[in-house]
This record gives sequence, structure tokens and C-alpha cells, in this order.
Amino acid sequence: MSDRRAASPNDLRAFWMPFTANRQFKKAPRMFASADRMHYATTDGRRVLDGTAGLWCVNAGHNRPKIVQAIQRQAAELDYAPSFQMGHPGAFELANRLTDLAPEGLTHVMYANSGSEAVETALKTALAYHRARGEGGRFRLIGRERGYHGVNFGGISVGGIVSNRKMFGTLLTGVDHIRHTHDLSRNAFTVGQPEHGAELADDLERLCALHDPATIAAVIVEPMAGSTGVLLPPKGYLERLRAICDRHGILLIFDEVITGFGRVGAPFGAQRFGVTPDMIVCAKGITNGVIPMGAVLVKEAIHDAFMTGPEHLIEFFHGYTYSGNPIACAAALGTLETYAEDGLLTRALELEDYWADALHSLRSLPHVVDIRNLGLIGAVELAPIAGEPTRRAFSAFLKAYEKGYLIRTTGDIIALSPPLIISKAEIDELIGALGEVLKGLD
Ligand code: PXG
Repeated sequence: MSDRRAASPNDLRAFWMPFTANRQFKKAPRMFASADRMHYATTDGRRVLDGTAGLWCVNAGHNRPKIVQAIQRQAAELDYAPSFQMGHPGAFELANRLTDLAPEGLTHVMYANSGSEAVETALKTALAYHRARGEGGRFRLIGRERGYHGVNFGGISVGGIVSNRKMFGTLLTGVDHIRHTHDLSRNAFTVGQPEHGAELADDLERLCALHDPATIAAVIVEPMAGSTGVLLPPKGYLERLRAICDRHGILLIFDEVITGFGRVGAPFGAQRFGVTPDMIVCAKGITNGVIPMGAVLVKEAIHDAFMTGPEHLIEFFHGYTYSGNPIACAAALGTLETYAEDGLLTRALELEDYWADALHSLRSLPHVVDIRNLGLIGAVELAPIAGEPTRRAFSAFLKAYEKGYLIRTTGDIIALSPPLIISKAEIDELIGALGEVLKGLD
């Protein structure tokens, strides 16, 4: 080990950590020093099983040679190339590979550097698409309660997580939200997609009636809401949303930052759920989390609507310094190769029943009010401690970490999303440990 890795940092003040209880963390830091396959190693020399694929992104597990080598090679060969008015082969190659994986009809790719940026890209594309077609009166964007679409202004405006919105003023205008689909009274402890709630899609008709559907540009939803605590689409719900969008000429955007790249047992949630949106937003698993990257996949007609006017003119005034960054593209190509070689884009489906059985075995443990699963995603919802929301789940997170397991919590919901290379024995181990943690909670 190098000194830098072995030494424990002696001053933690300067780094203001994101989405973190900073004061709590800095009193008792949790530091990772290295990672391989299913495990992290901490700076104090312990092994931690990664029950969350980092932050839902390390789908192929850590330290995968194809990805590491692709990055090393690319850095030495072409470290950076401008993406405005210039190109490099990797960006085109990756776009082709992504459209090969995507549902039919999604034929073009724009790059960003995170899920949040990809969301902004999709929302702006929707507005500009309608305007390019002479329907500039479609200016409204519709999201969903409890939706998470990153942390930039467009994303938090269409997003529906109160704590991510309330500090930030007026947000975007012309935004409204349909209801979320979480309904414990009818769907608690369902294995897989819930039976009840397809009719909640009709809430979009309510907003159409309220605003005039001809003013709505796009609806954005996560096909399965991840960050808010794993809310699955009721059977028939996404189909119904698609039909309403079609009826009114509204674009449907799936935010697949979490559901993309094998997490739900298919390359994209769109394929798992059998519903094709007009745009797919993705990030995270696109590079196995190793290098920041996001992307938006769009339908042919959306792209084509911009390809008018004199050919020397820029068609869409949008993009980032790092759009299609060569090292990110190389990482993504190495990632897609790894997924293909290991069959990871469908492995979650193969493991789904085993995973569900293990997870649902926790049903009768203290404080558990619901268990949800799909692909290699799981959630255990706990009853909150009266007057102290989030404390119970956070204490489960800390206890699990002490035992050598990384889990995630949001509110009083524990979310699991292990790398797709997890073995059955490791599933047993992870769920067994979580069971022990739950038994010990106040
Ligand atoms: N859309 C969705 C659906 C997401 O889940 C983003 C957009 C934003 O991506 P970036 O790359 O800008 O963070 C996300 C991110 C968690 C967790 O534990 C989830 C996310 C990020 C961090 C933690 O639920 N989702």
C-alpha cells in the first residue's frame, strides 16, 4: 500500500460531502481504500460486501480488467478531444453500441457527464423538438411525485422529492406532477410488480384536462423509482401512461439512470416492462460507474426534426465540454464488453426468483412494513421511530457497515442493488446479515 492509502486523513474539514450527514461522518469516518469484484476494503483494513453497487452503478463489480485497460490505453492514446465541431472514433462507436442495445426506434445518442446532466439534456430536447416542429406552445413538463431526476434545476423541478426541492425557490415554471404509485394498503409484500394501481396513470389525463394537453411537451418518469425507495410500476401502469401520451402528442421520457444496463434483467427497463419511450436517460452503469458519463437515447423522429435548415448551421445549441469524452467512451465500451462477456444484462432476471425468496424471508422481522423486489433490486421498508423519521434505517446502515456490508437507506427504506455478478452464496450472506441487523434495531 502507498502511504496515501495507508495514512488516515488528518483533516476532514475542507470537503463538504454531498448528500451526507457531514458532522456525523467526520466524527466517525467510513473510508474505502480499494475495491475488487464484490468487495470494498476500508482504510482500517476491513472487507465490506457491496450490497449497492456503489451508488447503483458498479453493475459489473469492481476492478474489471477490460474497463481498467480501456481507460489506461485511451488516456495514453487520445486523452481529450473537443466534442464541438470535432469528433473521435470512440464516441461514434459507443453511440452505435448503445443504439444496438436500446429498444427499436431509439436511434440517436447525445452524451452528458452524469444522470443530472442527461436529464437536463432530455428536457431541453423535448422543448426544442416541439418548437422545431412549430408546436412551441408545448412548454409544460410533467414529472411525478417522489420522482428523482438528479439535482439540477430542471431535474428538481420535475422531480418530486420534497427535501431536494424546498430550499431552492421557484424552480422551473410550467411544471406539474402526477401522483406516485406507492400504495402499501393494497400492495404490501408483493413479489415483483404490484397488481394494483394501473389507474394511477390516468392522473395524467387529469393534468391534461387542467392545462390543455396541447401545452404539454413531455412526461418524465423513472420506470421504477429508485432513489425514493424502490417504487415499482403497477402492472399495466406504464402501458397506460404510454397510451395517454400517444393520445395527446406528448413525449414520454424514461429516466433509466438506475434501471438501465441490466439492473432489472434487460438492457433497459423499457424492454423489461415492454413499453418504449421516446427518450431514455441513462448514466451510472453506462461506464460501470468508473468514469462519469450520462447519455440520452432518442427516437429517430426527434433527431430528424432538428436536421433542417442550411447544413453549415448548428442544429441544437446544447452540449458540454466533456460530451463524449474519449476516456469516458473507452470506459463505456470496456463496460459493455464486460457486460456481454459475463451475460450481465440478463443475469438479474436469472437470479430474480432466488433474490426475491431471500429478501422476502425478512418479512416477519421487527419494524418491517413492506418488502419489494425486481431484477436485482430490493427494498425493505421499516416503520419509522415515532417523531424521528429516517433514524431507524440510518442506524441499520451504520450497523450493517460495522458488520461488513454496504447498504443504502432513503427515509426509512433500505435499498439493495448489488453488482450483477453477485453469487447465490453472497445473496444468502448479504440478506442473512441484514436480517441480523434488523433483529438488533430499536
Ligand atoms: N435520475 C435518476 C433516476 C437517478 O437515480 C439521477 C437521475 C442523477 O444522476 P447523477 O449522476 O447526476 O447523480 C439519478 C441518481 C440512491 C442514489 O442511493 C441515487 C442516485 C444518486 C445517488 C444515490 O438512491 N441517483
